[in-house]
Amino acid sequence: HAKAKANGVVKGSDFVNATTDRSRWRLKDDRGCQTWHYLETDEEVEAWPQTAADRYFLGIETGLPKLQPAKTPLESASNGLEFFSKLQLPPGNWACEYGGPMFLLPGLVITWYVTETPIPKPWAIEMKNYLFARQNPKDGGWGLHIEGESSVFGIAMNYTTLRLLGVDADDERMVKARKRLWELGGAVNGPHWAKFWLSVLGVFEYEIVNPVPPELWLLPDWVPISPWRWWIHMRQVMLPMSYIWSKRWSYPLNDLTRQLRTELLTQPYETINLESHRNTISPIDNYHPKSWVLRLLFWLVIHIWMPLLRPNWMKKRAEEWTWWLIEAEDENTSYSNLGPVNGPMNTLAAYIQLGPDSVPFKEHLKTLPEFLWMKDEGMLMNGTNGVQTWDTSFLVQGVLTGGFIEDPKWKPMLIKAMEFLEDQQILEECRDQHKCYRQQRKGAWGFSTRKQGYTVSDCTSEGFKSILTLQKHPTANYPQLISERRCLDAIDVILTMQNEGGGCASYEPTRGSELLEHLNAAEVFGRIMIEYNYPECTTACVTALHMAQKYYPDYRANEVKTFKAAAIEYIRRSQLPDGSWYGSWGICFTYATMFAVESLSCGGEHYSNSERVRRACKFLLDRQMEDGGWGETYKSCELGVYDQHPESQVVQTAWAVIALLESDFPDPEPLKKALRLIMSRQQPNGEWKQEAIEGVFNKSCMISYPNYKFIFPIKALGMFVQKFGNDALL
Ligand code: LAN
Repeated sequence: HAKAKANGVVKGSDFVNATTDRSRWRLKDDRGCQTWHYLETDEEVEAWPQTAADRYFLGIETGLPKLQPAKTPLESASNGLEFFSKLQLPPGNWACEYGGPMFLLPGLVITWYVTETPIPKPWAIEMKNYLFARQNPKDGGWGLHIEGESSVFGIAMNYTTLRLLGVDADDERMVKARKRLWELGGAVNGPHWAKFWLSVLGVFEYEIVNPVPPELWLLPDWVPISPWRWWIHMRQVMLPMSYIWSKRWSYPLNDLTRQLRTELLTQPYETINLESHRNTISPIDNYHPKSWVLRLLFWLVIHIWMPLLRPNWMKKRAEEWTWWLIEAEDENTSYSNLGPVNGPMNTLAAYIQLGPDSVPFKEHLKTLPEFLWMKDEGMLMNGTNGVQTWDTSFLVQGVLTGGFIEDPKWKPMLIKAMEFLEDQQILEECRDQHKCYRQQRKGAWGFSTRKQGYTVSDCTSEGFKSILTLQKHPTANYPQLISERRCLDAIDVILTMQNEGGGCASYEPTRGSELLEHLNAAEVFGRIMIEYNYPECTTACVTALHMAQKYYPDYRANEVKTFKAAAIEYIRRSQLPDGSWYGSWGICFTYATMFAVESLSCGGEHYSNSERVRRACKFLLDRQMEDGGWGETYKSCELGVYDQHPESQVVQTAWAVIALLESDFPDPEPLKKALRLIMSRQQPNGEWKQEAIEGVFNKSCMISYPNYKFIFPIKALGMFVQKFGNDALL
């Protein structure tokens, strides 16, 4: 364990039982760059007091007061806002844990380990605590995400992470995890990403990793499989992965990794034919089995291309070009990178290419902590470097219906939110935009921060709408922080996002054929190779353009009109026979249906005049539970069929209420029943407690949106009052 010591980690029984003093953690938010700090000395603690928000995130009693119990929907919304407003951070944004995926922290810890970067002790302790807290109590394993079944990917990666952090193999919990891993056949049955990371670490050798040839990046743009056509998250992960794979970079074997070879495998390492395991995978991990096309391609690359055809100059050119693209991504995101998978990989690429003393490598090390989040269970890695812009925009729009925008009490909070959104709008294109295959971004908003700098269709739309909601408010007199030109720039960006069929995707319009799904090598995710149309993203664009028509009626009027009409047509077409829509970013049919009916409402379709809307309402009403609520599980996303949760969920109940109100559903009774449920779940201090996970990506991986339990109930309560009045419900 010499290495573990060098990494600054205590080990053995001290370490496994260690925990940190929660009263010493602080969240710093510098223009949306969020980092957690552990204050070692009493002087520091004195100088930097813990806030209610810090305490809330850390699971410490916030001390926020009990409020007058709510009888009416507006009182309930106001109590909710009273609590939620205390979580606003100094730059004006909201933040939260953004966990769920269980495959992110391992990439970071492996990267730190192989680059011999010391891990601050409080972090190592709390990462260990988080992983143990999230260990499946039944079988001792981990899954793809926090609610998922234990899988080889989950266990092999998180077990390894715990060992690198300093946990002993004979710890009871590790023994249990190992047992489950062995039952599943050991790490040779892991998916591609597990085999890749374990080869980087030196536990495996690259013979077990299916090829990731960087030469793909040399294909001309017209080729239908060129990487620039892939969904951005896939191509930006494949980019550094192909560079590292081509270099065959591996950490030298040491005692710990030698031990891992015995712990992660069911037979002696030397007796394993690594190559024969390139395609082995446990059924639990195999959400999207590899196609025969892909297997054939892999075979050709390994047996023909690599040994016989690959000229050295081409390998060199491919490595140079991928490195150029990696560097461009680093510069264009100020080292934030697109996300938590390519972030650590780009870090390692910089280490390999330029060495440990290089500026880029050091900049990466400074930036990576922005992915980390500290909570009561310990420290985890977020799915992005935060939810800043997204949640803040939603909150602004969520408080409109309750009349809170006019209320002077909330004005300072909303002005702060607006200042934040102003600061986060992207104002310039990136370096070498076209060479890097980047979407237009001047005028856009991203999901997290301007620094990260990626246009997202719906984040731009929600940002735009929230700014106009405040700036154009007829009576409330908000400052005009964003100029007309910048609003028009946002419209320009939205207008670039439409696909041929009228729908909109996430980061870019779709660039490749669905046939590319045959090259999906990740195994654990579905529908990841290209951009698809999403009712959620499409609706955000429709509603933004609807507003654009109101406030900027002359600006690119024809294009706006055509875009909107085609988008609504796409929404109509994508309704399922049962009246619902399939959701890709929230769970699931409830989420997408809420968006879709809003699009239809922008097109003038409501309950009274549209069979389609009535069908959507019927879909929802048929699923209202005895207690008035709605509850859908994440299985809906995986299976594509509505899956009923045994318990109703505040967030989904709010989504269903919003959908019914947006549809102009005439009968208040089911809505009252639903709101009573939402109100009955509210705590005396105004908060709602966390229930089941809310979000999803790539069909199979769930992700938390903890602020939704505030934003959507507040919006639903306010909307109800607008239509049916504020009579007492409790
Ligand atoms: C997100 C988070 C936000 C989300 C919405 C804005 C909600 C959505 O409407 C559009 C897509 C987007 C931006 C989105 C895309 C995929 C992300 C970035 C994530 C779900 C958060 C984490 C996920 C990312 C792919 C995680 C890393 C995993 C890989 C497979 C690379």
